[in-house]
Amino acid sequence: MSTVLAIQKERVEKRYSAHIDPDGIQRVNIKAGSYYFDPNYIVVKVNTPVELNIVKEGGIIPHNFVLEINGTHIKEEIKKEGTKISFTPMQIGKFEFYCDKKLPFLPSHRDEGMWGIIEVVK
Ligand SMILES: [Cu+2]
Repeated sequence: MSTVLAIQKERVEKRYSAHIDPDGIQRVNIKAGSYYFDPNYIVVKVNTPVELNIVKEGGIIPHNFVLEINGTHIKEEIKKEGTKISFTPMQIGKFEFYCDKKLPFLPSHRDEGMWGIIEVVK
């Protein structure tokens, strides 16, 4: 067994289904901390704009948000005051997002549980 597997923590799914605001945007607030995203399973509608507002929970450990969707690689630092990420999902499916931070000799934040799924539905 690898060290990384041995220290992986049990991860609780926190699901959120986005609703569409009157202006047609699906807004989702996400908390990011060591080492989680909350919610970590987000359901959105296809062909409808999505705006994620990701806020960093206390602490000095830096985190980021990585997502590959629509053939585009999104990678943004998460700021304390919030980081907004906008895109319009164009195909249904499940897309993983995660934090790719990692210190030498330590497991990555992703391996510590800092990842989630965006499920795009019809
Ligand atoms: Cu992180």
